[in-house]
Amino acid sequence: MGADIWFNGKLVPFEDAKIHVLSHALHYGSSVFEGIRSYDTDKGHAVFRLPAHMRRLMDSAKINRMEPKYDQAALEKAALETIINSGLGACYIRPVMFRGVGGMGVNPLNNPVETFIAVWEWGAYLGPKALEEGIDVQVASWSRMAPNTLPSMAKAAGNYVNASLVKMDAVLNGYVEGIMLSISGYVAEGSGENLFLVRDGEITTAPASLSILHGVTRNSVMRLARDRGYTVKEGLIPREALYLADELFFTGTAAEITPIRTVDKHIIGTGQCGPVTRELQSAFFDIVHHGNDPYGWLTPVAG
Ligand code: PPE
Repeated sequence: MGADIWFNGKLVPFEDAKIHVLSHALHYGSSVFEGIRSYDTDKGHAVFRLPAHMRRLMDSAKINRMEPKYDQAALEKAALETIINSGLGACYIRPVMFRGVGGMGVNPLNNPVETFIAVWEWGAYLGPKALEEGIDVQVASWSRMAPNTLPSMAKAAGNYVNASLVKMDAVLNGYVEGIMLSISGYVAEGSGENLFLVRDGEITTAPASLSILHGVTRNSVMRLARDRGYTVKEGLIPREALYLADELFFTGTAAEITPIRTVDKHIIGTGQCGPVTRELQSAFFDIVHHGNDPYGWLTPVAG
């Protein structure tokens, strides 16, 4: 069985962390969540950008009119407590706020907000060789949701109906992941990752206004790249620019920095992890694996 789960303020055994079938979230997708990684660095266990993730959880709750039962500081503390209690080294942390049992019907305002934090071991998200060799992806036939339909700045369960459609198509077609285009046809992001393009040494990623999730890893990689002298632009990327890229890579908590070696069977650059991607990977891994943390992005897991 898995590690104990922090559920509404206390740790409960894995098998006891149950919810009712009439929970609003199950019927109407009314939950918001985070994905965070804790690393077993050379300098001890540490969580990557814990406050940034918990702040985004608070933002996601606000967008969805959920009144959090615990503030950001309390959730950060609870996450650390859950990790320590689990005895796990490197792990993935999944805090969730969801609408529980109240009345039925779309209106969630009378359904209490429940909160839990689960932790588990999660290895390479996009396959064992993905970080080294890169992955094969397709452009998705489903678009990313249009602005002013589902709020993409919220990491909300409902948004992942769209993402799951993209992911299932990709896997069933023999690819690892799908890249969603915006409703206007520009490159948005993967089903669970942001995307970066490198051409002639310049780095471009979709603008925050293009219905993407504002990734914590995206933000971190932009900083790492700029601090290494790269020009990083937030700009509109036409689909065909993917095919002409020297390098493409995904970023995400689960995916970390994963190179993309083909898109729609077009070979990207040399078809191998390129030098810019490699440089950013090593800058990132120097923080999360070696514990060298010039930005103060690591929160130590004491205990
Ligand atoms: N876009 C989407 C749609 C997304 O789900 C993620 C994270 C990102 C971008 C990158 O965001 P960040 O993790 O803050 O850099 N996806 C999470 C969930 C994956 C899952 O299958 O569940 C993750 O990486 O944890």
